[in-house]
Parts: sequence; C-alpha cells; structure tokens
Amino acid sequence: MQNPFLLKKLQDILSHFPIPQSISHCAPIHVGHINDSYWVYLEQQAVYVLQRINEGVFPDPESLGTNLQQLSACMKAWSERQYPLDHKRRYLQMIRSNSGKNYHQAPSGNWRLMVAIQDSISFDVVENADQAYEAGRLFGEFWVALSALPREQIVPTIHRFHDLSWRWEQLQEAFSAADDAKKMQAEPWMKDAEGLWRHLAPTIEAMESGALPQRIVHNDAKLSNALFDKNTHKGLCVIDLDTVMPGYVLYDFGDMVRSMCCPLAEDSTALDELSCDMQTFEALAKGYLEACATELTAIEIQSLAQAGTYMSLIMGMRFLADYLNGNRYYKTAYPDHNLDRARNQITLALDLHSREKQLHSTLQGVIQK
Ligand code: GN1
Ligand code: MG
Repeated sequence: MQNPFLLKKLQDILSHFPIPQSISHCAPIHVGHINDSYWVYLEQQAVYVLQRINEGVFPDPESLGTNLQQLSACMKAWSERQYPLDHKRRYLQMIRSNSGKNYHQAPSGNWRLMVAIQDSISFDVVENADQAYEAGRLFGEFWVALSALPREQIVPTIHRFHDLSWRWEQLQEAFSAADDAKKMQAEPWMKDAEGLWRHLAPTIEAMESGALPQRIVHNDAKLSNALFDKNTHKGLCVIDLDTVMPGYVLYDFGDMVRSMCCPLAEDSTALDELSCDMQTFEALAKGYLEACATELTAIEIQSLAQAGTYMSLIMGMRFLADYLNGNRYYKTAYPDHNLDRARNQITLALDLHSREKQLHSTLQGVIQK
C-alpha cells in the first residue's frame, strides 16, 4: 500500500486481533458497493481480509457478528464432512478480537477480520458457462448446508431487504421527493418497473401466503461473491455473508441469473446488448439443481423461472431510488452511476420477463435429465 498513514491506521486496527504483527502491507479490494475491504499481507501472501462495516447499512454489528459466527460454524461442520481433504477453503472463518468480540470498535468505525481463502479467484463478469455451473452449485450447496441451522437463530440484518412491494413503495416515495430533472430521467423506468411489479404479483402472493417456504439464503448471490480455485476454476466457497438471513431460494437463483447470464457489468450502458444467454442459464440451472433439487418443493422449482426478473427488477428499483435520493446508499463513481445501474437492471428484467416460458422449459429439461 502506498499511503503510509492508511497502513499505520490499519496496523493499529490489526493490533486488536490475535494475529502475527509482522504485516508487510495492506491493499484495498476494489469490489463491493457497501463495506470497505483490504487484503492483509504477511510477507508476500494475502492471509487475511480486513473490513470496515458500513454502519449506515448495518447499524447492529453485534447481531451481524453473531450471525457470521453461527454461519461460519455451520459451514465448517458441513465442509469437514463434505470436503474432508480441503475443508478450510470451503467456508469463511471469522477471527475474534483480543477482547473476544466479533469485531473491533475504533474511532474510524467497526472493523472485522477473516481468514483469506488461499489460491482463490473471483470474477466480476462471467467468462464461460462453466463458471455459472460452478457458482450455481456453490449457492445451491450453501443453503442446503445452512438448513441445519434453525431459522430463528439468524437475525435479519436489513428489514424487508428483498420485499419487492416495499421497494416499489420506497421508489415511489423517492420519486415524489426528487427534483424535476431527476424525475424526467426516472419516469420511463418507473413505468417499466411498475408493469413488471404487477406481473410478479402471483409470486409475491405465494411468498406472503407461505406457499413458498422460507430458507436461510445468501441474499447477495452474485458471481463476484463466489470464489473459485485459482488453478482449476472449480467453485470453492461463497463470501459476503452480511445479508444471509431467512428468505426464498428465488432470491439467490435470481441474483445468479442477473449477474451470470448476461456477460456485461451491472452498470454497463450498452442496453441493446443486455440479454440472457440461454446456454449460460442452462449451465447455471444444472449446477444449482444438482446441488439442491431434491430439497426443493415443486412450487419453489416453479418460481425459479421468474427469479431473474424479480431480482433484476428489485436491483433496478433500489438503484433508481438511490439515484433519486441523491446517491446516499451505494458507492458511486459519478453522479448518474445509480441511474445507469437502474437502466441496466430494468432492461435486463424486461428481457428476462420476455423469456420466462423459455426459462421454465430449460429448467424442466434440466430437472428431467
Ligand atoms: C450490494 O456490497 P455488495 O456489492 O456486495 C447490495 C446488494 C446488491 C449489490 C448489487 C447490503 O452488495 O443487495 O445486490 O450491491 N448489498 C446491500 O451489486 O445492499
Ligand atoms: Mg453484499
């Protein structure tokens, strides 16, 4: 790391954790819209990941830490059974601070430390169908492994996080309060969003009535949250567990569809090129269903065809609301960044909506094989 003041600050924070103090350097990890993350190097090797938790988004570090410890313990037990020869690279291990807490409270914020997964790599944008297959398998295995944990033991970290109707209400409020210039930009996308939300009403109803069962799911199952072995590119484990909480499998499957089946970044402005690649979708469905189909109910399997529409739409609504609110939630690189993300995700939601029949038959084909 170039900046000696930052290194000094991070070293001060690291001195509150029971790790060797011979840190050679730290380097920022430039992914994620919410927390600030750094690699921590001992000699030439990245051995830990240090993170400052975004307090605006996660105001309760106690519950967050307790959740993570429980998830980690559950994944550890599962990995030791499932992958006895390579279990250490299959789950995130949190390191308690010297005072035994799940995080360290410093004037600069709440910091936590975890063990880095060795010889791993992640991808922001999908490069081939095998990656989608592997990531699908990882997120499918993940919720099955966590079904050993009683749901009520995990505290929801963000209220109504993936509740589409509530996000639609928030978006309408943001729209009403915005200035005219922003309203003009947002208006056509609001219309599309509303149409898609209405179309998804039966799925929302299946959640509200309890027809769709709740599971402990990841809730941020995008490609960049899956780690792969650096050499073989086989899936290793999933990361970024802050929003792991009760929800529906369609949240995770939908996040995978939106982040893997279209080979463009979530903020790409090449709207004409945004569409779901069916070969990648099939590979993703195969990986996911191989890992968890036997645990899914018929209605859950049915819901997967709409999962991508649902999750692209909810991201589109959240990005658009943040644009209208003055970019207070997501990190942005330029003023219209959230608007570009919203356009991208709503365009993708429209494409996925137009393909739902095709997605359904592909899913059925995979199940029957
Ligand atoms: C945020 O921090 P990051 O990039 O993993 C967001 C997710 C969105 C995602 C969009 C707590 O995740 O809900 O899917 O951005 N996390 C939170 O890429 O809001
Ligand atoms: Mg996240």
